[in-house]
Amino acid sequence: MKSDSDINASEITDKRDYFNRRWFMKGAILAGTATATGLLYRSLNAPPPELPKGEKIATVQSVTSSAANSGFTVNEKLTSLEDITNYNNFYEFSTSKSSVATEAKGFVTRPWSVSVEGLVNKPAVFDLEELLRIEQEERVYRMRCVEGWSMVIPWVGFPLFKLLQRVEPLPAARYVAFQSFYDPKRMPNAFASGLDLPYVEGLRIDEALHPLAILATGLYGETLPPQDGAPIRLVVPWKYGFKGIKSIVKIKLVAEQPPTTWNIQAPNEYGFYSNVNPDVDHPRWSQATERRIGEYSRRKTLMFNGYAEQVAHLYEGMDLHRDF
Ligand SMILES: Nc1nc2c(c(=O)[nH]1)N[C@H]1C(S)=C(S)[C@@H](COP(=O)(O)O)O[C@H]1N2
Ligand SMILES: [Mo]
Repeated sequence: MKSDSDINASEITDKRDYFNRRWFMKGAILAGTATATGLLYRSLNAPPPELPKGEKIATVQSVTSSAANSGFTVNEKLTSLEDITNYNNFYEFSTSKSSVATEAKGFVTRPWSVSVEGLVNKPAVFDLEELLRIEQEERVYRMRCVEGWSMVIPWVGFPLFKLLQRVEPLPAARYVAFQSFYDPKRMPNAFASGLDLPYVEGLRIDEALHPLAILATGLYGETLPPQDGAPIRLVVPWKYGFKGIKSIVKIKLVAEQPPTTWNIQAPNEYGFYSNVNPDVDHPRWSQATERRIGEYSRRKTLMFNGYAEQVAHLYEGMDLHRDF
């Protein structure tokens, strides 16, 4: 594990600089791009309109091309909605990927709120309506899961930093800890999950501020289905799937590296960073190739899931075999 004293000075010297200039500017430019497409359809109370059948891909690709210059989107064939919503990991509901959809079907996600707290000037509880109001962007990201498969998912969401900005993190905040909703009465597999629940995850502050990291509230232009983490979940496109904590209720800015569920579960198999890295094998399998859901032959796995240009600088000077 990387100790605090190992953190590169440039990563921590002036947190306000990150917030006020670099990341926010970049985010603002991206926000402008997405807004210009005129595809902002989410209004406060209404669910997003049903897209005409057969036009979904085109709509998503117009988002892709409009933001093409940003390099933050992928122009690859999308995984089908059917696969995205029927091949899931959400242990609170089921440990069988094909059963999560059925088990999570009646999961009620309104009312809902997310508390953003810890080392911040302005802790706040955001209700779902307010979070949807903050959601100003739509983007295509792909996500890869550690078990050796990947999907290209047209997420709808907003950059995490836009939420963090509102609570004004203090310079002492160096990590962000996330916690999922947990209620055994409403989650049928809670006691049989084999996990120490509630599910928790974490990011280093500079990772959390990267505009690629989003809070997703929908996919394929539709409200997020329960099995995919309704009503709001994390998507970190350059990391393995398990980083994408679902049904978030708490986000806490902290000074020390927070615990993460899969690292607690199997520390030799799952590290804190969980970056997609074809050069570092999982102890029980190679991570050099992956199966893209819907394809027959395996593909070569790309470093940082193909986002090396955008995120490699975050890990400069780190030994990614040690900090896996
Ligand atoms: N709360 C919660 N979040 C979770 C999980 C979980 O079991 N519980 N599983 C993780 C794992 S292991 C993966 S691979 C992804 C799967 O996301 P998907 O079903 O949307 O593809 O969710 C992650 N988020
Ligand atoms: Mo996973």
